[in-house]
Amino acid sequence: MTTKQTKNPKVAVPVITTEKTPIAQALQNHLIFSAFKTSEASTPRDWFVATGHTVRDHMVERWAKTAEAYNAQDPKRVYYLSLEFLIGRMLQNAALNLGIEPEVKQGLSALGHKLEEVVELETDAALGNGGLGRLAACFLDSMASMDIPGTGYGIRYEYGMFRQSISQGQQIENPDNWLRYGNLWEFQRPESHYPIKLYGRVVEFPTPKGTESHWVDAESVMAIAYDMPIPGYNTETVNTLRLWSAKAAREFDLAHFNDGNYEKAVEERNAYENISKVLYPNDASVLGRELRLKQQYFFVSASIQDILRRFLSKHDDWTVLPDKVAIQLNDTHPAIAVAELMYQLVDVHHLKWDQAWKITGKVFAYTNHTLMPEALETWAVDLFANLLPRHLGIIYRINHEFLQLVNHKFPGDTDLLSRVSIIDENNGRRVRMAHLAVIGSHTVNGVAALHSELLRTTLFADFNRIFPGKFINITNGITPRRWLNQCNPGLTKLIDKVIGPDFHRDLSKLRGLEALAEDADFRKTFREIKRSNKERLAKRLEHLTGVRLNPNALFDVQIKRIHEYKRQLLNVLHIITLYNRIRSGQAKDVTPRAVIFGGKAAPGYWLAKLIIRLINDVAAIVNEDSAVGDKLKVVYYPNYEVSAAELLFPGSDLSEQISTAGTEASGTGNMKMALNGALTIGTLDGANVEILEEVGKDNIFIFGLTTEEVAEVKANQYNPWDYYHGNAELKQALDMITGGFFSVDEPDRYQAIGEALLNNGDHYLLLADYASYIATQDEVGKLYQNQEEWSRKAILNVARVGKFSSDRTIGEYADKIWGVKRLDH
Ligand code: 26Q
Repeated sequence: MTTKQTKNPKVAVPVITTEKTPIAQALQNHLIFSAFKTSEASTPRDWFVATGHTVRDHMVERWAKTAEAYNAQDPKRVYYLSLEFLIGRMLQNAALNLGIEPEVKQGLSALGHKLEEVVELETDAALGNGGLGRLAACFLDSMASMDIPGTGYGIRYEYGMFRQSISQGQQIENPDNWLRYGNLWEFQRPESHYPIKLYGRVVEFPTPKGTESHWVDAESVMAIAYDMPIPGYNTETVNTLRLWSAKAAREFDLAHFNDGNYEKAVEERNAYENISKVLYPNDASVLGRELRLKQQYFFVSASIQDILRRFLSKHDDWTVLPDKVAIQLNDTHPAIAVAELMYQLVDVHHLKWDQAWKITGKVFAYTNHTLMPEALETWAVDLFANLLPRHLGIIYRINHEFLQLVNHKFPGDTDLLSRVSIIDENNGRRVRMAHLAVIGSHTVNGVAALHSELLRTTLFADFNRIFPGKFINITNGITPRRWLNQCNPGLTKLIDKVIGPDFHRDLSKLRGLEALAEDADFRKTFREIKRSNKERLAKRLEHLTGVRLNPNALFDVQIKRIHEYKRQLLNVLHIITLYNRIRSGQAKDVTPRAVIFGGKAAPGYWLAKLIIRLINDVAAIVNEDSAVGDKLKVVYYPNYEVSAAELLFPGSDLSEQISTAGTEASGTGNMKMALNGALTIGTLDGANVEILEEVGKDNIFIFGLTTEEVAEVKANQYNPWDYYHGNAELKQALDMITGGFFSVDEPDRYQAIGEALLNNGDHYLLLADYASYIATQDEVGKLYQNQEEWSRKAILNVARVGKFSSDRTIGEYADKIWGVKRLDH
């Protein structure tokens, strides 16, 4: 450390020099000035703080320069509006993207610490549920890495996705107090704050130019900005994720305060600040809670005000807005933005309605992430009218003019009008957010080819007739920085060595690996890397659950949210089938398997929680059975989150992507698995279809009914009992579940599962797909015994999934939807 002598010769004051200090020096300085510790008194967490600050310092200058460049060049910018950004940990990703990971590693090691251990001390930023939120995070990484002027807007939840623990086999939810020890990566921007109005009423004023609407008597809450830097990989660009936090507009209601009613005064303040308190943990069914609509409007209004302020600092001609601003709606959650932009333009900035509507329609685009009817957002008109009276009026007018247009195009089709109306009149008057999003956007996209086709032909078939050409596909992707480089350094180094570093910037270059699949030495090295990733995973699993896995076993992994349509139960049926074969001596040379599950159930999704419990009950029986030994093990990885995913994907052999065809919009875990050298067992659903196209049918295990066949089976009065009676192994497995074999202390525990599968119509056709799944799993087991062939196929998977880089995805959004260009600096 540099020191400066003072007059008192005993006191040496450490100084931070402004010269470029080597990283070890910076780490030591930060231990003192940021963690405020001497190295003798330091804890591991202090080293995390010192390392975080050291890496952060390398971003400041680039961050400021990026902002300056955007300001000077005034390019068209894209704003990604999302209620969720599932970022995970930042430290290693930032070091990697900034290109200083080796130096940080060295610096720490010179001081007696390991980067791998230091990064483990960071709490995940879990501001999302699953796929949709993680996609937003991958997109931020790709936009920054491609020098695209992109900003994320969302909510700074004080509590993110709940933390899951498993107690006696059951999911327990614990609060995720992720900000407890501070957040190194955020910067409060008190100067960026906006008032957000709620409630109140609308009064109409006649003026010479027509009626003006005024939103009056509204309550007000403040949105305060917190910025997080998003460093691009191998570029100077550092973009911004701006998250809004709610703050009461006034400290207390002074009237209550002066009356001595302190509690009441604080209560009101809390009610406002609750808006950004917690992420809603349900990812597939929507409940019409007022607080959720408040969250949506709160962050949308703050973001639109911020976007318009930035625009107005450079322009005074509103018609230019669509040349400078593209806003992407991540599902319908921020769809109220369509009405908010109209409100801002018409009521606040006094544009004429028609002009404002023309502009609005050129600014927005909407991404749909689901076809599931229970996940389509609608709001009761009464609730809406109470919270956002002016916006409901705006929506009525948008709807009125839209229905006129439809009636003009398709005269007299009143059924059509009622089907496409923003207001659903059949279920007690509700606002359909997807319709608002479609009508207010110039482009709507699905997230995989099959999904987009289903949008055009089913959910949005009417709209596709009304607005031909509006509906397009952009297949999802994942960032290779986190999902290869960072999580699988062994494989990354190997690829670097054999094909050079070009794939880091263009993942399609992985095709260069294809030829090496035929090289026995390469296959051996590839297997050694997989093996060491499996050992690392097994070690963690043993630490977390006490279950010891044999790394020679086939690691068969299903990690994703727990949902009936994703069919974790089908996987369980396979496990029980294997178990029965082993017990009855029919599986002498069966391939040893370790089946690993991970994922959270929405706290109110009772059946999903029961599925978790069943998996753990089955695990308890199977793992303890001495007749089974290493042949079959079942484990539940508790609290599946981004940092856990980084360990699980590289350690997987088999990727379970087994949703009923037509239900999973895309899936992105399927891509992460293949990129890390797992083979897929999957249905022709979501992006699996495109993975099949890329890797070839010999390198993937496809089973089950197709989307068309699913529709056909359902149309022909599907009867699950026929399958039950027609397949002895299936019957036996189901009988064991419902008969209490896995819940001896409570034999009826799994009745509801029997009900869902047999008496309630088996909505997701598990029984119809069972035989095909089992037969395909048998093939998987057989292939695994031929390690040369298995690794040949695994290598071909890695080589051929370059398409699924989110850089490719973002390139398509930039060209086909946003019309934004890469910035040069
Ligand atoms: C809506 C209203 C109220 C409360 C919660 C919600 C809500 C929150 C999150 C509804 C849905 C979600 C998340 C959906 C999601 O993650 N969808 C997934 O998106 C991925 C990225 O496109 C796809 O790969 C997956 O197939 C899709 O399931």
